[in-house]
Amino acid sequence: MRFPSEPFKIKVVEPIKRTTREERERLLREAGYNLFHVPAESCYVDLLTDSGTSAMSDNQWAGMMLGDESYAGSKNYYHFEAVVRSIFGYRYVIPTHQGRMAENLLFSTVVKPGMYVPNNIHFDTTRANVEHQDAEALDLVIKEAYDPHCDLPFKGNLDVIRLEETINRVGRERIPLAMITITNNSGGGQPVSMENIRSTRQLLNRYGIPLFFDACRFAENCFFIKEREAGYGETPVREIARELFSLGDGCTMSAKKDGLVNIGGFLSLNDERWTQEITNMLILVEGFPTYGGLAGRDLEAMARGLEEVLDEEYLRFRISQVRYLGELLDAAGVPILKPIGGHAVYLNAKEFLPHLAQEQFPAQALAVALYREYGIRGVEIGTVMFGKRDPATGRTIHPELELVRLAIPRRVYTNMQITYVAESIVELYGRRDSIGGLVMTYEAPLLRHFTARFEDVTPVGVISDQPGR
Ligand code: P71
Repeated sequence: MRFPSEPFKIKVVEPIKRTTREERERLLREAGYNLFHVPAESCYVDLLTDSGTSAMSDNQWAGMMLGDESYAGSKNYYHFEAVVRSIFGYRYVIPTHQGRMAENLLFSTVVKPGMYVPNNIHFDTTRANVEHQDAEALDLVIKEAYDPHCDLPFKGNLDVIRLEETINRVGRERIPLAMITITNNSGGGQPVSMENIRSTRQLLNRYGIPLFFDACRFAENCFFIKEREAGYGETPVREIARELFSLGDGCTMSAKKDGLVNIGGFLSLNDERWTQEITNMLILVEGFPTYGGLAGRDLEAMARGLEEVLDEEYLRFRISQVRYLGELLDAAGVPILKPIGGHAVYLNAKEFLPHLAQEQFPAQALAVALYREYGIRGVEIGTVMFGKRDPATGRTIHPELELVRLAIPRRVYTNMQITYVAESIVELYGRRDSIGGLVMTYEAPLLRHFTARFEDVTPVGVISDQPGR
């Protein structure tokens, strides 16, 4: 079957409040047209992020009741440690409350001022944690990753030639480690091939540079390898994961994605000296090494989630559900980023709203319209998030792409709700001319997307008669 139906049934339900267009209009005004300030309970389908928004299984909830809340040596830690070792294969397992703390602990230990960390594309928190050490975060993804129309099976691949040039340019001693983000979130949730990881490893071996993975969406990446890479069609995803991680020296992980939990993360690695230093810092800022800022029950849920995420029936459904949304949109001519990623579909706002200039925040305007008309919340990835001020002129330097990311939480929405999202967007596309731009009225000096405020200049009279309002 091209689009498999849900491999689970629903045991607990959370009612969704319906809002009217008038209510949403008011909420938007109060939120300054910033969707981060719209209450979640006023969203019909919330696609802001796939992070920490998964539905846990009955097995995970049962594990929560078996939480051993001892300060030291909780049995849930030993279970968690055994599961992480069996999947990732690294010697030391350090729990953290979420991904960015794993990044912070790693980089604050091994990255020194003036150093460089290459990656395919750093996620925002990863980049921020590298820069916090007065080091430089280098994005070395293949150039095709920046072309929204280029349909490649492994568009998250690292450009190995540029990596070698970089090593030769800055010097091996200024690169404490290289990273690869699987899947490449900031490049559209695109996978990285085993072959690319192997070539990267071989290159790094010649210079003695360790390789770490940002493993947030590792199971989705491994499923793509099974689907797309020659020689892996019959290999269990779990074995693909073992092979992939064996090519690295460690990983950081936000278990809020492929750990199928609402909170949790970890750092896992082989180096004993780094582990010692990291553990000392962990105790200072996060907690004792057998709980790392989490409760025993959280560790149990994470251990079970990491096993469940490798269930191939689950993964087939997961990847297909995202693809289902993308293909419905694509078939109706809605401009989306290609190919469809593992955790999200990205609307190409420049092409959706060609009548708006980048100064009018087309991606933000599209995200706002989607919420106003249908109660669907996505997130802007464009000028609001990545636009920079030229320090000399004060003028905005716009990013290349204006996207609205529709991230699909794991096991949360049914295919009928996904159909609703697709039909709504197709309808909105049919009357895209009626969507006007926005004017920014407040911006913070850093990470402005979280707190920016706007005024709307959309003409009135764009009325929806869709269900689910
Ligand atoms: C996403 C997030 C969550 C997020 C974080 C910050 C601002 C907005 C949304 C988090 C990631 C990620 C990758 C590849 C590390 C983290 C941090 N993604 N690496 O996509 O995607 O993990 O949130 O657990 O600290 O919405 P953390």
